[in-house]
This record gives sequence, C-alpha cells and structure tokens, in this order.
Amino acid sequence: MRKTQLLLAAITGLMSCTGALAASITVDGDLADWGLHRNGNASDWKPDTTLVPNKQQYAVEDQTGGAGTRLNPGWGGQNYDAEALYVSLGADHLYLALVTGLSPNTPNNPAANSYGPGDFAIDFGQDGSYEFGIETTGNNKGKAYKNVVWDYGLWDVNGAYNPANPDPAHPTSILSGDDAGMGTLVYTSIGVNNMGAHKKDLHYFIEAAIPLSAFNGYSGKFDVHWTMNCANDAIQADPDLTIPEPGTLALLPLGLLSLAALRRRKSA
Ligand SMILES: [Ca+2]
Ligand SMILES: [Ca+2]
Ligand SMILES: [Ca+2]
Repeated sequence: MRKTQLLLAAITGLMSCTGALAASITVDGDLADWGLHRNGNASDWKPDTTLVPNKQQYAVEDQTGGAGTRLNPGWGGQNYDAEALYVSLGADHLYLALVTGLSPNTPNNPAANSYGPGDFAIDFGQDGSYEFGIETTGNNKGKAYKNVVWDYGLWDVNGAYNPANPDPAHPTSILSGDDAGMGTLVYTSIGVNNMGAHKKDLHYFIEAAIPLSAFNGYSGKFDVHWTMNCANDAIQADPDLTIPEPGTLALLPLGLLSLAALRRRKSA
C-alpha cells in the first residue's frame, strides 16, 4: 500500500511537472516564455533552466557583421546568422525555438545571391541522416514530414564553395516527404534589436510545437538542425532528451488509473 502510494505520488508529480512545462510555452514568436531577454547583454541568450536545463538542449552562435563575414561554413554576416537554437520536451509536444538574423521575407533568388529560410531537420539515431523535417515557411509551416528528401546548401564537407557537391550534414529545405502530422509554428517578420551583445542587430524568431504523435515509429535520442537555403550558417543542438517510445504516452494514464483503482480497493 505504501509503495503504491509513493509510486502514484511520483507519477502524479511527474505528470503535473511535464504538464506545467507544456503549458508554460505559448507558440507566438515571443521567446520571453523560454526565459530569454532583450537587455543588450550576452546573458540574454541564456534560457529558463527549468525548461531547457542543460547546454546540450541549446546552442548560441551569435555573430555580427556585413556580407563578407564568415559564419561557418559560408559567409553572410548578420543577415544570414543562425544565432541560437533551443529544444524542450513537454508531456505531449516537442518545442523548438530559433533566433536568426534571416527575415522570413528574404527572397529565395540564388541568381541575385539571396537565399530564403530552410526547415528544421531532425536526425533520429544521431547517425547523420535527417529522417524528419518541420516546415518553417509557406502554407504548410508547422507541418512535420518523415522520410524527408532534403535540399542542400552551397558548401562541401571541407567548407569550400561547391554547390554541385554540398555537405549532407547541412540539410536546408524539405524537397519531399511523407506527412507525419501538423504542429504549430510562428516565424516573426519584424526584426527586433537589443538582444545579446550586438545590440543593433535585428533578430527574427521561430517558435514551434510538434505533437509527439508525429514521431510515431521514431523514438530515442535525436539532433535538431537548422540553416538557410545557402547553408551559410548552420546551427545544431544535441539535446539531452529522448522522444518516448510510441504507446508509452497512452499507457501512462492507464497505469495511473489502475494504480488509483488498486489504491481505492486497498483503502476500502
Ligand atoms: Ca512564446
Ligand atoms: Ca547575430
Ligand atoms: Ca538518422
């Protein structure tokens, strides 16, 4: 009886904990709910550690400068800067937040040396193959795809300009894939400054929530990657998180119910 009560208390605690986590993120393009600030300090990038508790769950690569600035692997300065990526897991959603100098309205016109935003890419198994993608622009933004065929950028594995032989470590946009489900995603279109040490630079925010049901058939550790269509600057997180096995989520309430029933019976 005592063990059952303890277990029940532990599971209920876990449920309310993850429930609170999920409820605290609103997909609106405002990253204040991630604990981020706009005070013009380097510390602005540090997230709320109850949501994003460790450095594996986020990456900060804030750079600045004009078109000739090296961003790694390419060049492009603030306009093509992938600045920060945050990953958080709620009870039933995966949450992503990205800060970039790339406006969602940047035309994709390679002839004019202009490249639009790419999509979120997720590598299950952390083996360099990005099975999942999340659209960041267009009518299907927020949509999840599996078995994705990716487009790639302008740079090869050595970081040399080589569009004919691009580095597959930096997937850019989803070319095709199988519909895996619909999430919600906001990509802000008005640049804001005073975030981080480069106070004048303009930043745009992507915030997304993907239902865990979209990952049916995939579970465990994963990497998240984002870049723009030229792949001038790529950012990646190797979160200390695992997508639960399919069925685990559905079983949890059942387990709770049977425990509660057991508890009632024993009390009576
Ligand atoms: Ca928000
Ligand atoms: Ca920057
Ligand atoms: Ca993979």
